[in-house]
Amino acid sequence: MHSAAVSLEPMPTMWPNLRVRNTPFTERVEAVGARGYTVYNHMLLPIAFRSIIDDYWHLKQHVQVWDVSCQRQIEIVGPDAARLAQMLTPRDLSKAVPGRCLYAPMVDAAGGLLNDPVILKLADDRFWLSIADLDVGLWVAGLAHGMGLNVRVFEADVSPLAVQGPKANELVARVLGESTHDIGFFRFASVEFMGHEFRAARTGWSKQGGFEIYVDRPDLAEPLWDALFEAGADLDVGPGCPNLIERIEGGLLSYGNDITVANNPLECRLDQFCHLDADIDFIGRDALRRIRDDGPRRRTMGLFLDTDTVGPVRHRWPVVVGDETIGAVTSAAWSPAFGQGVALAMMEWGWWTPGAEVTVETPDGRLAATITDLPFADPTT
Ligand code: THG
Repeated sequence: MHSAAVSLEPMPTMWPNLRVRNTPFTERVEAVGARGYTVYNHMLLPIAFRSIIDDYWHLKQHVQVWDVSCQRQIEIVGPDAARLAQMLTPRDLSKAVPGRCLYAPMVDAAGGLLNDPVILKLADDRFWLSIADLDVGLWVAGLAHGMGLNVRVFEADVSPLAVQGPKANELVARVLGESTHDIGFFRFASVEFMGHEFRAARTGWSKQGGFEIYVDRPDLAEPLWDALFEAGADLDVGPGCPNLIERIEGGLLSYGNDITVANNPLECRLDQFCHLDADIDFIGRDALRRIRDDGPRRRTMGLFLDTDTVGPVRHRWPVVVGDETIGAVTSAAWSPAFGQGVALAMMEWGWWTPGAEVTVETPDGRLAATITDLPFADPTT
């Protein structure tokens, strides 16, 4: 009935070449029938396997293996690594110990968001920035050069493989050992697979729980993929990828969609990751303090859309009341759990009130919409 909710063929086929990089898992991903791709950090990222809706239910009930190699690792290593890492983010890294993962907004001198990586502290002098879709390694290397720092900055050959869903704990323990049960949220530890030590973190771009395995041996990528599928047959393991519906419902922001350099972390509700009064040195502190003191002018909110089909967002959809534009939809999907559309929108000051009724101008016509807080409350649990 709702199969038209999201077309998987909104565009002509994309022609592959060397600028659109394969991953060490691409042959496996194609063999199990990826329905389409997007490009992220110049690399293939699948968008669905059965359909976005079928994948959504499967993710919430079983366990999926995701090729998220496109979450590239920018490595910073050397005597000045900790100083440089801190310059990049308003999040206080000073108390983080090796083995920590930290979700960390990166901003420029005006407070504009350059990225929102997960930072892995590998050692006191070694970090990985697990970056979102912008070439921010250039910014990091440029700063290191301009500041005359004693560090090396480069993209490491590391391809994360995520295992997500309610049965992820069981599957990962079967393949990587019982010690994985002890890895805390946003921590990583060494695990052994085929004689190699991999880092496995309790992170991932879903709210269903699970792990990300940092595959730094491309030759072991397919054996690891195969081992997960063999060990998980009775768990109904399936291929998956970051799910548009699930991540909107969970309020997970997508760089390039919900966040750009025109946004600051306070209006994107990343204030809990901004330690503006900490005794640390980072780029953009004065700008962010000024924004905090003036009060943000916009705010990321959720919207329910009164519709039973939602197409892809290929430009920002205006949110209006009467003649006035009061916000913009940045991501949207049809939610089978709510039986209506769900969206993320950047709303102007004064239009943040949950329950307020507004109109969204989509390419397929005007939709009635209601503002709601994030994350969307899950009606199925
Ligand atoms: N994992 C890894 N790298 C990544 C992502 C990831 N790089 C790209 C992209 N995703 C970066 N963006 C995010 C956004 C949200 C989260 C992680 C990465 C996230 N947020 C949790 C939340 O909002 O509920 C909690 C954050 C916290 O409490 O610290 O997980 O997914 N390796």
